[in-house]
Amino acid sequence: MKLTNFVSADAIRASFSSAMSSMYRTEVPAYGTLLSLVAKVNAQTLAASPELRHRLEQTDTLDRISEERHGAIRVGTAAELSMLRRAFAIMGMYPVGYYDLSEAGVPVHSTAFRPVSDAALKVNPFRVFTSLLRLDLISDATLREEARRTLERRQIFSGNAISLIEKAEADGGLDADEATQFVREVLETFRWHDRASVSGELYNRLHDAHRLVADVVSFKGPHINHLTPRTLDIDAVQELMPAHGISPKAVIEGPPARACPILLRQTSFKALEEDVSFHNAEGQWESGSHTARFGEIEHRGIALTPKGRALYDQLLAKSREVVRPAADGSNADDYLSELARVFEAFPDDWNSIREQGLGYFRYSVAECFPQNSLSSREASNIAALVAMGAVRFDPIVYEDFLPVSAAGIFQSNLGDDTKQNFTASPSQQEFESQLGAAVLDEFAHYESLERASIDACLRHFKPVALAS
Ligand code: OOG
Ligand code: NI
Repeated sequence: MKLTNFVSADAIRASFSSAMSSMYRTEVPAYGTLLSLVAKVNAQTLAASPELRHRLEQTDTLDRISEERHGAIRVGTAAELSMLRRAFAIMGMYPVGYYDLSEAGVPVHSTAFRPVSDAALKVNPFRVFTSLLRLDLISDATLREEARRTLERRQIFSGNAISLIEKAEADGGLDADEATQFVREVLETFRWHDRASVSGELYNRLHDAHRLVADVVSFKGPHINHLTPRTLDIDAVQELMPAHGISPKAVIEGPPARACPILLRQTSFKALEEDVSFHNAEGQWESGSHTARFGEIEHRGIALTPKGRALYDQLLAKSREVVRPAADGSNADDYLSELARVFEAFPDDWNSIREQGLGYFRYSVAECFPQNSLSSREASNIAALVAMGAVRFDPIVYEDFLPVSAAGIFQSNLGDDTKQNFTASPSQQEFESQLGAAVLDEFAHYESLERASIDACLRHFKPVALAS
C-alpha cells in the first residue's frame, strides 16, 4: 500500500498567504511601508497595555499578530469563480456569505473564501474577498458583448495549476512537493500584468462604463488588488499614514471606536496610479495608466446576531442620512462625530450586548468555581450559571465582511468621482450556481459556535444538575 503524507490544508494556506504577501510587497512597495507602520503601532499598543498583551497571549499567536488577514480579487466569469472555489478548497478556504454590491454602485457580487473552524482560523486566518463582475449591469449591449468575449478568451490558471487542483481532488490531498508547486502555480493567477490584454480604445470605453469593469476585463488575470493586516489601533495607523508618505482614504469604514468593538472597522491607503501599456491598431504598445491596487488594515470586534446587525445597519444608515462622508475628506470630522453620536444607542458593555441578544458569545466553564455551591436547577440553566460566575463568556470575533464598508473601500479605490447607480439586484441563487456551491450562512455559523459552547458547559455541570 502506498503511504501518502499529505500536507494539511491549513499549512498550504499559510504558505500561500506568505507567498502572496512577499509578491505584493515587491509589486507595491507602499504596501511594505504600510506593513512596517502596522507592526510598529501594534508593538507600541502592546507595550502600552500589558492587559491587552496578556489577553492576546492567551488567545492569539502574538508573534504573527501583524500578518495578513485578508486580500481581495475580482473575476470576470463563472468558470473563473468556480475554479477558484476548487483551488481555495485545497487551502481549507470555503465560501462564506453573499454580498450584493450593486446597491452601493459597484457592479459585482461577492463572497469571502475563508477558513471556517476556530482551529483553522488560528493556524492561519487568511481569507480572500472575491467578487464576480456583473456584466448584466453594463447597459451598452455592444460593450457588454465585447467585454464578454474578451473574458471568454482568457485563461487565468496555468495548466499546472489546473492539473494540481484535479490531482488534489482525486487523491484527497497534496504531498510536500506538490503543495510547493501548487502554491507557486496558483500564485501566478494573482500576479500583476502591466501589459493590458485590450486596446487603449476598448479600455477607455470599459472605463467609462465603470472603472471596475475596466479593471476586471482589461488584464490577463485577476491581480490581487489589496492585502490587509490586522491592526491593534486603527485610529493611530489612519492618523500616521500621511507622515509615512501614504495617503489614507477619507474615513475609517464601519462602526465608530468603542470600548466593546463590534463587527469590523477598516481603512486603506488610496490606490496608486500605475503605468500600464495597451496595444494599438498597428500592434504597437502605447503607454497609459491604471489605478487599482492599494493596502488596507482591519480591526475586528464581536459578531452580531441578526438583531444586533439590524441595529448596526439602522444606526449606520441614520448617521449617513445626516452626513454622507465625502471622498475628499472635507466633512470627515462631521461624519465621525455624527457616527459616534448615533452609535450611543448601541450598548457598549459586553453583558448588555449579551443580555439584549445583540452579539454572539463563547461560553466556558470558569476555573476554580466551587461546584458544590450550585443547586441542580442552577446547574442546568446557562443564565443562572453565568449569574453565579460558574460560566464566563467571551465575544466571538466577526470573521466576515460588511457590504456598506466594502462598497466604501471599492469606491475610494476606483477614483472618487465614480459614484454610479445600479438597481439593487441581489442574486444569490445565480451567484451560487456560478460558483458551483452554496455559500455558508454566517449567522447560522456563529449561532452554532455559540450553541456548541453552551452545550459543552451544560455537559460539564450535568452531574451536579442530576444530583439531588
Ligand atoms: C474588495 C473590497 C472589499 C473589504 O475589505 O471589505 C474588501 C475589492 O476592492 O475588490 O476587501
Ligand atoms: Ni479588504
